[in-house]
Amino acid sequence: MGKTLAYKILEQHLVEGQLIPGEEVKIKIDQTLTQDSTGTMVYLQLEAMDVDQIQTELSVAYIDHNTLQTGYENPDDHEFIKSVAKRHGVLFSKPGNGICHQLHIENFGIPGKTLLGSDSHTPTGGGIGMIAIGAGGLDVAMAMAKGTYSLITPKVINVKLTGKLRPWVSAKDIILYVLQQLTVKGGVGKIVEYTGEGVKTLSVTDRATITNMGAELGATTSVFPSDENTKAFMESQGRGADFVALAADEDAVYDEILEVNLSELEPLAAKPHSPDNVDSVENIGKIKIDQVAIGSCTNSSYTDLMKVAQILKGKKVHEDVSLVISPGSSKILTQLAKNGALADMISAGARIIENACGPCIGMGQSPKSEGVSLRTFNRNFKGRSGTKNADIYLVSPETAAISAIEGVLTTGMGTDLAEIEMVDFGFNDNFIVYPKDSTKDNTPVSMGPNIKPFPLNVALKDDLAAKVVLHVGDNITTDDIMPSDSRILPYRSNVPHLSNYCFENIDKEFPQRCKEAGNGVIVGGENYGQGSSREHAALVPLYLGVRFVMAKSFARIHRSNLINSGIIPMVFADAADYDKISLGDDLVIENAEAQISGDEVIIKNATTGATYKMIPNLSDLEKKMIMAGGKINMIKGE
Ligand code: MIC
Ligand code: SF4
Repeated sequence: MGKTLAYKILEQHLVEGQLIPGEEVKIKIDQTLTQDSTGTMVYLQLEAMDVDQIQTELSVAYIDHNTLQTGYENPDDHEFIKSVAKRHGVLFSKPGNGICHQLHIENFGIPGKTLLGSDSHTPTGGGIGMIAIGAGGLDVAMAMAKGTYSLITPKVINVKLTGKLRPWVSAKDIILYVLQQLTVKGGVGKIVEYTGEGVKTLSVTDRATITNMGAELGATTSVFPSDENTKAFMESQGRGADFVALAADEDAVYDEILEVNLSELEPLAAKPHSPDNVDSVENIGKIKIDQVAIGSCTNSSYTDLMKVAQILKGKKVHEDVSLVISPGSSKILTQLAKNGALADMISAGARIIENACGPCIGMGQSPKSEGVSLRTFNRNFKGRSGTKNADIYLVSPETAAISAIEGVLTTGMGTDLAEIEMVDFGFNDNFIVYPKDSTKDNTPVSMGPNIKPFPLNVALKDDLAAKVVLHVGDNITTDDIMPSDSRILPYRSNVPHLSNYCFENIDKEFPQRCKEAGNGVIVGGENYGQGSSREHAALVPLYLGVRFVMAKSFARIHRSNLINSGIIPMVFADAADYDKISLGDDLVIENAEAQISGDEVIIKNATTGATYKMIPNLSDLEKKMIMAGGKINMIKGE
């Protein structure tokens, strides 16, 4: 029986277990990446583990999220990360170099290698043929310390591409179409593998746009084969020697198949407030827009921005529109500056902003009140832009650029658009700070006053009593749990301060209610914790006393982050019980330790007298972590 590319790579990295969907396996991790908004926790944890030598082939610490320096907090965090990186043999990418995922495929990604990153869009590396997985910070710190990562073996979905995209339809429209078909829960427990004749028509950066937004499907990762286009891309980056050709077997067997004929796709947009709320630009109609933002790890490549420059050349951005453009990397910006494209953008009326995440994570450029913003990004969750009542639409760079000129959502279908030629970027590491080697040295750790210790849970004891402090619906995001914008992001290394904002956009009373309750329980619907990998969405509830979460289902990374923090995630055996629990109810897990070692947990509602059967679905390792009160306590006790 032929093998999928995903399983071929996983097999080569298998350390423990069997590649059977649903079974836990341990794999070797070749590379790790961190970014600054999750990175401070990663490196605090790495320091706490007292590691002598990191075990990966390559680890890189990028600074791209918290680049706005409105006070000492962010620069202090940068300095902290830089010092720990140097101490532990990790490469440090200075702010201004660009966005971690774009930089990683340009400079370090290698087909067939595994990459674990403390950011949910790490699967961008699948565009270059890697198995690249997003994880919580502690898992990434562990991968550096031990060189391995444990995960539940995913199924593999095959997305088979045929045909060729028409001009004005791009890679973004492919992934928006896949999201429309599969939804934000469709990829949970799965790897999405792309094959078919259509693959050849897509460049590495097109592929990376698609694997990047596989995160929005909830997928473990997404992967493309490594072929002639991969070789050309790597050569253009001065890294041809790292190229390896890789593909699935001809007769590979997949768990599911989705066929997509590229020739039939049209320009699409994800409407507010979810990436799977997709419709065609034509159906949505010519809605008036206030802002257009082009960039992010999804759509800030050289090809994307050259298309934008081509559309803007000689035109004028509409008087009611603010167009902001953030290139993905310093190498891309250099090329745009050299070939005149940057001048075309600026003279059309575009605002060029730093090579960083920027508006994608609410770091500036919030839309006006009730504004409509078209963005080439990957998430349009309510409030993420920094303006709660703004409407965000996710679109391709082509749609964004033409709409910026017209002042309404539109496409240029039918008019000419030239293909973009690949250029020679070469290798440039002027923004990289190299460590001496991978052994720990005595570089002192630089700790600013904003860096506070992370909270630790306590071991599970006999009866666990807790009060329901929140009852929420389906698809709660980690942005809902721990919002992020320019006000709050500088406190990613200060959990006590962050706790004042927990669930801020859903229920302002949440932090206070938790403090009064002592021990808390959150009740959630389907796909609880989708979106960002931020472990703050577990660490902050832990700090506020949340001990377990009862939901209809969980998103993968958040579930792991809860377990790493010793918070028990449990799924309702009977989903109807979800409606039978109210805010303020007192719940108790009797003999918690004994119950958690089994396969089901009975929770008593001391307020109503009802009982609920819950399924924790924990692996043996996860049970150990829960018993110990989290991963760090477990390791300390070993
Ligand atoms: C995001 O896009 O939500 C982020 C910011 O990159 C996060 C990480 C974070 O919350 O710091 C992610 O995707 O993991
Ligand atoms: Fe940065 Fe946005 Fe990409 Fe997250 S999704 S890594 S915030 S650009």
